[in-house]
Amino acid sequence: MSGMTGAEAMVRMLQLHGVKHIFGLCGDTSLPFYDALYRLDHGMQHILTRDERSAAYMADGYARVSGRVGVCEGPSGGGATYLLPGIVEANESSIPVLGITTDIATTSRGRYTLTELDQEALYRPLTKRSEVIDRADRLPEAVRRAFRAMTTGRPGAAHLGLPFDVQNGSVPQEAVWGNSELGSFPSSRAAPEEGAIKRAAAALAAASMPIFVCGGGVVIARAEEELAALATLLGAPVATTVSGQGSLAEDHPLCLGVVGSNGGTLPTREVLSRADLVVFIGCRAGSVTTERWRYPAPGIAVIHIDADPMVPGAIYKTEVSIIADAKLALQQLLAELNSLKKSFHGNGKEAVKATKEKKFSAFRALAISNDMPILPERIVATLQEILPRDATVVCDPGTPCPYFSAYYEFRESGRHFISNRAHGALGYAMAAAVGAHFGRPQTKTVAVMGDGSFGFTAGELETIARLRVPVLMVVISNSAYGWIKAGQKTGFDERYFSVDFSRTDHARVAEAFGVKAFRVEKPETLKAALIAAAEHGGPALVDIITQPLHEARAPVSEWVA
Ligand SMILES: Cc1ncc(C[n+]2csc(CCOP(=O)(O)OP(=O)(O)O)c2C)c(N)n1
Repeated sequence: MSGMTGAEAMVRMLQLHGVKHIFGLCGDTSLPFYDALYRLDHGMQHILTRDERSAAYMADGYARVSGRVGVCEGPSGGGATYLLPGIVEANESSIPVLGITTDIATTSRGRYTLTELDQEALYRPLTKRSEVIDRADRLPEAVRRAFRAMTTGRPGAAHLGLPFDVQNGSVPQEAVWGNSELGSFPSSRAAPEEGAIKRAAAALAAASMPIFVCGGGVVIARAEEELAALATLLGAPVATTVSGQGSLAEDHPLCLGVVGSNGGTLPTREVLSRADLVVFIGCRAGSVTTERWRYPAPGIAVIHIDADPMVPGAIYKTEVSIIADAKLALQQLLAELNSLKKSFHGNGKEAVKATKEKKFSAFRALAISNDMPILPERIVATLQEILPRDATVVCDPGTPCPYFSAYYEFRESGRHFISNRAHGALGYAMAAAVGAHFGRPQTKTVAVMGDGSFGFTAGELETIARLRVPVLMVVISNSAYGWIKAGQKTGFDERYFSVDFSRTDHARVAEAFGVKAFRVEKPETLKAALIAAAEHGGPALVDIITQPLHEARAPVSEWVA
């Protein structure tokens, strides 16, 4: 019986599931796996990173823009614990990321072997599926299970542990088969129940001002067209969460933009308050979106569409719950409403127009300010002016997320904005932007980070320089953990405690890694520097001395989410 080693089978199984990129970092327990990657002809590119956290964030960014499973890997012990933050973020954000960790041999367990830890238990509560593969001959089926778990139902992350002896063990050839369709998500779609669609259509037909509130689920399901058609039929405004940006092009006359405490504004909240029916789609109605469950007000009529049966009804009482893939649910709702042969006269367009005028007139006044340090509004407006309309912008928490959510208009539907909204760990954007570039190399990718975030992730500049990844990096430099300082200002009488740090010259740091860099202090030089950096063929960084967040007029209604 012909066969191959466990390590070789792992490579083949990834290949069979359509994997093209693997982000990761080497380790002693990974030596057989790396050797198989070296020896076999598989067509996959391995991107060597400088931190496993970055590898997982890269896989996450890659998956979000490409619709394919992102794959990352790291060794036992520290590799497994460092890979974890990115796996958790992806899982909570319903993004399929496979984390492969190599492990000590099964025969070395319980003997205080260096790097030993219970990887399966570590990852179990944080993934859809975690499995340390104990027998080489069972490796292919474990990989198939992981891909199926990640790309069906509510998508999410999976973990596979690969012990050293299992990598060297033997796998029968005939066990090595896979389904490349499981490499993309959603790989299968759950259809809605007919009765639920009929009830939802009747509620929509009876409402005088329905509003859609879309989370990340619309873009994940690639239901943007169906959403646009349904909103247009009803004349209903479409609001999004931060993760839901791209559900509808933001210059669409029905797109209200982001609502909630991070990127929402008083005018957008006001439209939400006027609605008599809220349709949540692929949205968990969490603390940020609902400003701690106050907007929409509890008691309002709700239709909730979600692939995860646990989401509808978890917080808001629902009139109708539709447990289904968003694309299928919206298609069927549209068909049902069309069959009613009724004309709808929603005034969503007028509401959206008036709201945007209010919101953007305040913004524009600040965006042209020549104040120093440079205002965040000016940075957003300048990037909006110079970037191509299909650019992908990845934002860290702190100043970047609320400002880009509120004021940058993503004019193409689909995934053009990425932020790590599940756990909001600092230091996500630079790595996720690298992954997004590999996932969609034809569009410009931009990472916007605070200087706090930069400190978490600076080592990855080496990866970016080595591979000449043409990302544009923007550092909002304010020498503070600004978001927390703003919280101390508003909630704790300006008792600033342990939130300030010294100014780093981020441009010089970037240059030391071989990255083209610019430092901007004066507003009048901002545009030229951003253009030069964006048009530079390789990686570039612009360090901008920016107004501290606690002094800014940030579109944030709650500093404690
Ligand atoms: C890993 C991690 N630790 C702590 C926090 C809490 N936190 C949220 S925002 C923030 C400050 C962000 O500072 P910076 O990146 O400099 O951006 P700024 O707010 O100054 O724009 C901190 C510490 C976090 N989000 N992630």
